[in-house]
Amino acid sequence: MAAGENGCANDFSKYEELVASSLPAYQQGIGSSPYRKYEGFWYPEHLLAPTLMMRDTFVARPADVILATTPKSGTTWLKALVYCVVHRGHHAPADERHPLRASSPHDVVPFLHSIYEDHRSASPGPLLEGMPSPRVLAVHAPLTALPASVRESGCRVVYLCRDPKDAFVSLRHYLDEIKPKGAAMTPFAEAFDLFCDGVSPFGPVWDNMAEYWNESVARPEEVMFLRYEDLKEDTVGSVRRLAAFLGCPFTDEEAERGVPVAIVELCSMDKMRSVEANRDGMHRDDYLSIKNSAFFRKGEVGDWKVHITLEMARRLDGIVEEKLRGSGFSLIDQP
Ligand code: PPS
Repeated sequence: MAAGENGCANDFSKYEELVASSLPAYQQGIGSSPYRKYEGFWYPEHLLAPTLMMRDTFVARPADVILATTPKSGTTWLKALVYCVVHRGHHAPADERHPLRASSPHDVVPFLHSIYEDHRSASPGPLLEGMPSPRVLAVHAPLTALPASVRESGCRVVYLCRDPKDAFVSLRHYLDEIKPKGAAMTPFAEAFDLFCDGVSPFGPVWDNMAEYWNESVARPEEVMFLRYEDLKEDTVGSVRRLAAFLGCPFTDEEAERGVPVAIVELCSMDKMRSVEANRDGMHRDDYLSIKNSAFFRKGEVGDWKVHITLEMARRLDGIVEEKLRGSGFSLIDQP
């Protein structure tokens, strides 16, 4: 299915028809809304058509930075950090008028699937083409659902994943928080079973991770693979590595002035949470109502211990280990 560059206004319905007509569905996924399976991955139903249209029409530029994550892996944090790194030339982190002191990270680094969803009745082309380079854009899509131009352009891709146990717990809290009024959540144990069966947004998580991991091994100059746990352990070091990977390493003079540390502080959980837009603002308020505050909960490694049993943890670890065997990377925070 081909469409115009960045998509035309009336293309969206073709993708909606495809989604509605032929794909396996779960009426209630691990939260309260339906999922569809497409080419081996499960999508929240409302995000599949926009993702497919993005895959077929988005034209990446060599200077683009694409942030790819499985949901609840620290996307919001990564968006903030990368935005600060890339734009530090005209927005110093200490600047009182820095955009992240007034806006959500999701506003300064939009999801591509959200742009396509929001422009279902008008072409997303002008918006995307009008964005100055370097564009920093985010996806949850698996690598195989990225537009071919991402690879062909040689643009940078930063992938962030997280221990699936913590990601599952975070996701359940989030889905509970954003569920439509009166909607019932899939019971916790059932939702965990679904997650273990791979039925999670843009999952199975292990397949989403494995695709990007393999790509980062094959194209290390263009695809960087990060873990939330490593970002937590050494945030300043990770930010330095990010800057180098993105082709804008910190100079000695910047390091002396404490720029990397200032970026980490600006993007810290406490700082982000205190920003009015993140405290009181809305991420979206249409048929879904999502507060910006829903993206900031605890931000801890190992919070799963409070919410799932050791037996459940071992089960999920076993599945992930088995699925990733031989891939050369490890995610497991052993119980
Ligand atoms: S989403 O919906 O996919 O964009 O959500 P995502 O941002 O990936 O995940 C939300 C979790 O990330 C935590 N978070 C942070 N951790 C550390 N530092 C900062 N600044 C930060 N901002 C958000 C957030 O609290 C969610 O994790 P949990 O475990 O639920 O606290």
